[in-house]
Amino acid sequence: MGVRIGVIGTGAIGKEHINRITNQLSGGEIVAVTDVNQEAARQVVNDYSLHADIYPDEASLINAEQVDAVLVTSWGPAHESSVLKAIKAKKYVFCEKPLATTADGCMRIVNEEMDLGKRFVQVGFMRRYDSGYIQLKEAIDNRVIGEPLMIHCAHRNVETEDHYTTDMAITDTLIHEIDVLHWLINDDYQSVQVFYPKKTRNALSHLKDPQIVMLETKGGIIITAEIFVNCQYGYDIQCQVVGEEGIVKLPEVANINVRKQGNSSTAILMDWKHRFVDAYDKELQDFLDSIHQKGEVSGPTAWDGYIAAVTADACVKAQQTGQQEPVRLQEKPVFYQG
Ligand code: NAI
Ligand code: ISE
Repeated sequence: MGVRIGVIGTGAIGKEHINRITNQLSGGEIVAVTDVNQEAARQVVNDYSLHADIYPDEASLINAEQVDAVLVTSWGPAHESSVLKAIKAKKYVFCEKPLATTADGCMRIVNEEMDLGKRFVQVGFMRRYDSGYIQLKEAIDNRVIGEPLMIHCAHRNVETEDHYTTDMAITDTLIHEIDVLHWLINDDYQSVQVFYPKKTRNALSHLKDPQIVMLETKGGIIITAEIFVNCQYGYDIQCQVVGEEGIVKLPEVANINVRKQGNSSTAILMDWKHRFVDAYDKELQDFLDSIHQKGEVSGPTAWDGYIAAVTADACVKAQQTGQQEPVRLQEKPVFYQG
């Protein structure tokens, strides 16, 4: 029998994950859904022809006997409560980023999971499953470019909605770089600083866009990360690691090249939904396979969620002070090592 999954939050990424679990992946089945907007939950059951019950709230879904695992795809501030309730009920959890909106919230989850003595929580940091980032990591680990010295990266979106605020450039957007980069170079962040270049006229008045975040690691690597969320031209993720003997660069998205009427062109993606499709598939398949094979999960951990939250807090503080701000992580528990 497949892992019986209950979904909390049937919005954009909730639907994407429901679709992949139902139609592409193996070993999982959506049996329950809930959303504060009950109509959205009903709609998704209908649209994807799910054999799933609609629950009035997260608690009743989590505690339902038919639910083995919970997919948390609601808004960020709601995640902590769902994750804590789920692991207390000994249900596996796949939680979209952020694990919790505060470092203390992530720590509460970490402590609860450690008390239970096994890994219940996987955080949706899907870039670790992307073949481009995996190739970069292999090259770095195999010393292909010698010692890494610097990383330059960019996270660009076409445009933002009205509710998108300056701090969301960190907590919603840069958070993916925060997670994937320390994993890539096996290093920890030491300090962060934020710079504001000339503002684009395409951003709303309340939003500072673009931004440059500079992160320094304990090993002395300097990272420059550009976040430009109203860049107009496409959804573009760039990463280049500069080492002592050479550089490694994230591959461009494979798209056909068209030569026509005196032009040579390759389309650029316009939406985040299409960029990491394979990685989303792989992270969720890993979640299902790990539950089947090991009885615990194995992807990005609650501790990774904590690292991201502490680093994001330091970046948000740096946005406000303009100063270099320290990243102060607690010592990694043995439970999350290895
Ligand atoms: P959305 O706004 O499209 O959907 C969220 C849904 O959750 C809505 O239907 C809302 O009614 C529901 N909801 C909110 N609070 C709830 C609660 N307490 N209980 C039940 N339902 C609740 O948002 P979207 O874009 O799907 O994002 C959801 C989460 O996924 C966010 O945390 C976001 O950061 C993350 N995300 C991750 C991505 C990735 O690449 N890994 C991409 C997009 C979003
Ligand atoms: C969105 O919330 C995501 O998580 C996407 O992966 C990211 O690239 C985008 O910038 C965010 O808004």
